Amino acid sequence: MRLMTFLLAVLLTACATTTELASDHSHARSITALTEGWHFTYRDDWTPEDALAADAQHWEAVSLPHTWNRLGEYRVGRTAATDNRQGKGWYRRTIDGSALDPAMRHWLEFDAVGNIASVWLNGRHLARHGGAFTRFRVELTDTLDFSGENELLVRADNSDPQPGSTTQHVIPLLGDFFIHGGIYRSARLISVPISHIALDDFGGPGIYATPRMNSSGATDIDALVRLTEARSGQRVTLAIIDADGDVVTQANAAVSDGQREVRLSPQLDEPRLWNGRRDPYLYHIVATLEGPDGPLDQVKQPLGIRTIRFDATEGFFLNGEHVQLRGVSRHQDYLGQGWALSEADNARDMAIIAEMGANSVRVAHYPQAEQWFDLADRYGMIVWAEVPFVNKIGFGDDEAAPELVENSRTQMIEMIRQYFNHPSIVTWGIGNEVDIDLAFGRLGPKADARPLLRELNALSHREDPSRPTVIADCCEATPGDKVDYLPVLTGEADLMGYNRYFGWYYGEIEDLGPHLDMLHKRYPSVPLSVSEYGAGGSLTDHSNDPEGRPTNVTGRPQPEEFQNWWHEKSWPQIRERRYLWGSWIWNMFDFSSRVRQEGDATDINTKGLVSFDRKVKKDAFYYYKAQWSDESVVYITSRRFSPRTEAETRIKVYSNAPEVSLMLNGEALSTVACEDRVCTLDPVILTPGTNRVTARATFPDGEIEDVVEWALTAK
Ligand code: GCB
Repeated sequence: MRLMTFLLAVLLTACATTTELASDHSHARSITALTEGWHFTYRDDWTPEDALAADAQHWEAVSLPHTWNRLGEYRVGRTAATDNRQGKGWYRRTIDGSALDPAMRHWLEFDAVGNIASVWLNGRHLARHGGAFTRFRVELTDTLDFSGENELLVRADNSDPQPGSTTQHVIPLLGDFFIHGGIYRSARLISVPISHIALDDFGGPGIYATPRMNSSGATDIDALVRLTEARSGQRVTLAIIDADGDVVTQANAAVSDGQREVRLSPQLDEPRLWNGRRDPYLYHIVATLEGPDGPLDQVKQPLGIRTIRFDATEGFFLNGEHVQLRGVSRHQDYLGQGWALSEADNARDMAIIAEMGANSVRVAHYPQAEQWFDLADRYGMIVWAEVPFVNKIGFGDDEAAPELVENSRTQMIEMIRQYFNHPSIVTWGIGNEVDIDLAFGRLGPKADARPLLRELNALSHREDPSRPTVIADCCEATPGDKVDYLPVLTGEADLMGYNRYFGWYYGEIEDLGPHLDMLHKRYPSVPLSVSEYGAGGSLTDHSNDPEGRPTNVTGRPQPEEFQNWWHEKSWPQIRERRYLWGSWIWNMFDFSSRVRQEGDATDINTKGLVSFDRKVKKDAFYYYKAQWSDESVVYITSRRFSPRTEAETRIKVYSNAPEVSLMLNGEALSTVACEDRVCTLDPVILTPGTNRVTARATFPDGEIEDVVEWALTAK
C-alpha cells in the first residue's frame, strides 16, 4: 500500500524532469535544476587557480543551456554575430550546502558539456569527462560543506582536435559540423539516500529493460536494475504502467547486503505494441527500491513493446510488417543559438520532420538530447542512434591511439546505457565515414579504422544483444581517385549504410540505383541502406535551368532549383529498391560548419530541406511532403525566385493530387497532370511587373490552392 501511494505520487509528477529539493529532506530522490546562477567567461589561457581567484568583474551571468559559440550566417562573410572560438570556457556558481541533507548522497548531473568537462568543488578537482554528447555525473558528497556555500567550477574545453591538443584523443576528431563549447544542455543536483538505484553507471538510468516475446505469446520484460549500497531487508519492485497511468503488472525481489544487480522479468499478457508512426503506444517501467521504513529511490523509464527485423532482400520489418524507412538526419543546432537548444526547439524540429511525412531519423553523428529520443518514441520515429566516431582515427599513419580507443569505448557504453530504454532506437551506429582518410590517401594503410570498429561492434553486442549495429561508409566503389588499399567496411557491422552523393560530389545522378544494385549483389546477405543522400540549395540563388547550370558543390552558387531536381531524381531510385532497409536525407536542416563557405551562406552546410533558423521550408521539403505525407499538398516551387529577369519560365508544382489547375494573373493557363507528384507547365511567359501564379487542386476533402508572386524586371 505504502509503495503504491509513493508510486502514484511520483507518477503524478512523472512528466516533469526536475522538481524542487524536498524541504522536509524526505528520504527519497530529489532533483534540483541548476539552470540559473551560473557565471561564465571564456579564457583559453587560465588555470583553475586563475579561475578560482578571478573576481566578479571577469564573469558574466548566464543560464543553462549555454554555449559561447555562434556559427553560420546567411550572408557572404562573417560578421560579429559569429563566435567560432575553440578553447576553454569557465563556469562557476555556488551550491548551498545548508539546504542539503548530510545523511544523503549528492550528485551533479550534466546532460552534456562540449567537449571535455572538468569539475572542481571548493577547489578540489573531482572529475573529467571527455565527449560532448553524453550525460555524466559527479558525486559531491564527500567534498560538500553542509554548513554553507560551496564553490562549483566547471571548465568546458572545445579546443580544435590537433596532435598534442587536449582533445586529440576525444572522438570525433573531424567532421564538417562544429563542436560547440559549453554546458549546452541542462544540469541538476540529485540527492539520494545512501541505498539507491545506481547513479555511477556511465550516466545511465540504472534500469535497463528488454521486452522479449515468450513461447506462450506473452511478453517478458527482462529488466536489470543496478543498485548502490543495497542492504538486506530492502526490496526492488518493478511496475509496468500503461499510457493511462495504470499499473498493469509488477514483480519484486528481496536484495541482500551489497547486492549490485537485480534481474526481474515481469510479464505482460497482451501488450499493445509500439507500432511506429501508426501507433507509438508507450508503457513506462518504474523501478523502486524500498527499505523497511518505506521507499528509498525510484526511476521511471519509457518502455515500448515491439519486434524488429532486418532482411537483406526484403528490408525492414516492425512487428512483422514491412516498413519502408523514409528518413532524415538532423544536427542539434539553430542559427544564433548554436547547440544551446530549448525543449521548444527540439519539439519544433520533430514536428517539422513529422509534417514532411518521414518515419525515421538518423541521429547523426552523435547522441542528441534525451528529449530528442523521447520525442522519437512519442512520434513513432524509427531511430538510428550513433556514437561520434567520425572521419578520423588519428593524425598519423598509425592505428588508433589507446586513449582514443578507450574514449570511443566509453562514449559507446554511455550512449547505449543512457538511451537503452527508448523503443524508437533500432540500431546502434558504430562509425561514420571512418574510411575517408585512407580512401583519399590522406593517411597510409596502417591508419585502418577496422580494428576499432570491431571492438565497438563487439562492445555494442555485449551491452545490448537486442539491437544490431550499423556503419555509414563513405567510399566503397564510388567514383574518384582513391587508393587501392581502401578498407572495406561492409561486413564489420550487422547492417550497412552508404553515404552517397551521385550527381553532387561525384558521378551522374542516375548512377545511384545501379551502384546500390552492385553493392547488393556484392553483399547479398548484408542488409543495406542509404545512410545519407543530399545536395545543397540556397535560399536566394535561383535558376530557370538548374540541370544545365553548374553548381559548385563546396562553393557558390548553389541554386535552390538544383536541389529540387536532384531530389526528384534521387528519391525514386531509392524508393523502388525494396532490399534497402532505409534511407536518410542529408540533412533535414541547414547546420553550422566552419569548413563551408557555400551557396549564399557562411559557415553553413546548405543541404538542409529547411533553413538553419527553421523559418524557410525549401522547395525540396515540399517535394518530400508530397511524396510521403498523408496531408494534401499543393506547392508552387521557385517561390523565392523573385525578382527575375527572364520572361520565359516554367511553373512546377509539388502535389499529391492527380492534377493541378494553373492560373497566371487571373487567367486560366492549363490543367496539368502530376507525374510522380510533380506537375509542370513549360514554357510560361511572364509579363513585366508582378505576376501572380495560382495552383489549385481538388482533394476528397476539398480544394486547396497555392499562390506566389514573381516580379519580372528588365535585365
Ligand atoms: C558526409 C558526412 C556528413 C557531411 C556530408 C556533406 O558524408 O557524413 O557529415 O555533412 O557528407 O554534406 O558533405
